[in-house]
Amino acid sequence: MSTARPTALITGITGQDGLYLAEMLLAKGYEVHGVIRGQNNPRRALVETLVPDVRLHNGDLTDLSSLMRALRDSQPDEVYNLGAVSFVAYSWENAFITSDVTAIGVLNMLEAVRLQAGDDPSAVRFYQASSSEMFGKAQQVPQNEQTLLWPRSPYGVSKVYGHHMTINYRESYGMHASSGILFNHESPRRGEEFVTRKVSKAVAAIKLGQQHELVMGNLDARRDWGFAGDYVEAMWLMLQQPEGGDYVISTGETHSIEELLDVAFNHVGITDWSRYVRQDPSFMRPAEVDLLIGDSTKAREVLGWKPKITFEELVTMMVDADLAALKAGW
Ligand code: NDP
Ligand code: GDR
Repeated sequence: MSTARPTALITGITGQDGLYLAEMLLAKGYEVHGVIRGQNNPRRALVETLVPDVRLHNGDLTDLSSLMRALRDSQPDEVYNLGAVSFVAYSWENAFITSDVTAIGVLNMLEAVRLQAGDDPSAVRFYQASSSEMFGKAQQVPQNEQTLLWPRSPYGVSKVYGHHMTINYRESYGMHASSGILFNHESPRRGEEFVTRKVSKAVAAIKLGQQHELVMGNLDARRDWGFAGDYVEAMWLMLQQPEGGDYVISTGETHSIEELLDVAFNHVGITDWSRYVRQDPSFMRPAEVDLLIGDSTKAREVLGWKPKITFEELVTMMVDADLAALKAGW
């Protein structure tokens, strides 16, 4: 039996999930490589600080040859394709770029992995970061692996393409390719454009007297929110199975944006948040995803996975992290 360390290559290494996944894989003894784009990526320093043992390769999901070089130079056993234009609201304004990166980028990765794997198509295991946004105008409650996909944004449509292409490469070439249909997952590392972090940061700033108003979009939408640190474990578990597959990863609880505001403001002792929050049409989306709630029975039974952090723990963790950061002047 080989005693070599397992090796993983991650696209989207500078993102929320890329950082948690890299930390987890390093702790498991992996050699970890990451693809980073741009000639002077502003998030490179963050990666080098948080996960200094990760080896970085220049590459872009829209540039097939750069991905092939990253695979050749890293020789991975496992590839996690987390890179994407991931902000749903932005995807209407930049539908072409979103499609190029979030849809065709998956095809580029699959093709690069297939070529790298050579005669044994399952030699390099592949994870695709699919999304509950694929359910969009949800046709079933809760949503599982069999639920009809009805995406509501250019982002959602792109993720559906990546999901089906992953299945197609598994079925056509016998690749060990898995699609993780992950519901919203958050953390103190979440980008500030997403609603949980926007709220946690604003609530912390309001508490400290540094901000006086929070301008929001649709407060009625409901999401199934989990903790990113729990969700990267599910990604890894998928690639440890004998065969690739599709798995919904979710908590099975849904909460509205109003409930998010309740928990966050309550945590800092503000019970009536209505005097701080204003709605503005500019934050409304051309088509909304009203209700997401996942049924992750398959992941719980096959992978033995379940989330550890509750919604309340997640929101208070994020508010506390933002309070600490603002107090420290970050
Ligand atoms: P982030 O937005 O935090 O990270 C996105 C990553 O993609 C960044 O590292 C970014 O790099 C990279 N990227 C963007 N464009 C390109 C490109 N052209 N080539 C290579 N890399 C690129 O997302 P998350 O970490 O939250 O999510 C990870 C993945 O999981 C994404 O695919 C997302 O769509 C998907 N997903 C996320 C969920 C969530 O709730 N977080 C739920 C379901 C799916 P750069 O620094 O260069 O911009
Ligand atoms: P989402 O996350 O679109 O679900 O995609 P986001 O946090 O952006 O929005 C969640 C819900 O909150 C409503 N909302 C607002 N959203 C933002 N960003 N800003 C606001 O001011 C605001 N007010 C209300 C939105 O309308 C929406 O209903 C995330 C991303 O990480 C995707 O990449 C991922 O695939 C999915 O989660 C699962």
